[in-house]
Amino acid sequence: MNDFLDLSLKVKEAIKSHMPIVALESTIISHGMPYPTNVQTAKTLEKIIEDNGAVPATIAVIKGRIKVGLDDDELEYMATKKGILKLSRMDLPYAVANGFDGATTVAATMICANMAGIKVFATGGVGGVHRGVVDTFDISADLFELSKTPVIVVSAGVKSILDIPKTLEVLETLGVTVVGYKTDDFPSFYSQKSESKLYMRADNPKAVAQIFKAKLALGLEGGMLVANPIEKSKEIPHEIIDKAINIALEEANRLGIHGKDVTPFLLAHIVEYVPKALEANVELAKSNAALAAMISKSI
Ligand code: PSU
Ligand code: MN
Repeated sequence: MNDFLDLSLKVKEAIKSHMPIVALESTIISHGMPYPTNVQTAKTLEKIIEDNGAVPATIAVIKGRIKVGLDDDELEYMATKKGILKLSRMDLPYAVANGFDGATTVAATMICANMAGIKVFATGGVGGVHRGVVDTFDISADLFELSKTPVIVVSAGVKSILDIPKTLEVLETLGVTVVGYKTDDFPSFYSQKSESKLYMRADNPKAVAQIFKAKLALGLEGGMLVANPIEKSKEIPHEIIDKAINIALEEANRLGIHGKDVTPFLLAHIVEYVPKALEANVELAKSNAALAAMISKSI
């Protein structure tokens, strides 16, 4: 525990009574989805985790305090307030020291979850190696966090705004255990598959938990990435999403968007071109929340 950490009452009680807890990130709320879908989704994900027998803990930095567990007013604040920073590992001390508001990415959420002793975290997609990395060096800090911090991240893979094969190569180099949930294919967020295969799979929540427990028992640092594909009926056809991604990438290039602004820019533009993409994003996040809750009960 540190001086900057505030656990909600619900989370404190859950820790005290050894209840399973699932962390949720806030970048998806502040920078990943438009209002009011963002706050509705945040509440729905919390409800799904509760319905599956675990306690939800959405994580954000509000006025320099690391909040683990947000109430409805705080969720609304993160969904509507202008000028909320996007916090990855590098930004956390800056936001905390200055009393700023910030939404936590996958990397920062893993760090804060771990501070609170939370082992499982549900999100939509993680960051990765960007297309054009050879020129930009743009590789998400999420990948490095997965190699450092002992939290299971349940995702629907990564969006094909990224270079998926290179993302998997970096995860391999960093020694991150990437497990397909009931699949041998690495999912590409809007689709059940990508062109990349996985080496490891688990077919139930307990099997996921066992791999993580073995990792801890072996003294291996770092977390684990669970790739849980979107439901077949919710998939968005490749032709449609690829076109939108290419337009968004061209637009980002043209406007010289770089650094941490790239991912939110691309996400917003894809949804602008393919409104159904937002619905798919909500659905896969719901499925990840349910799976994360089930895994948390086996930890
Ligand atoms: N990918 C998505 N939706 C998201 C993000 C990524 O499909 O909301 C967010 C997550 O918070 C992730 C972050 O951790 O973007 C990665 O940002 P960057 O590429 O700047 O590391
Ligand atoms: Mn980046």
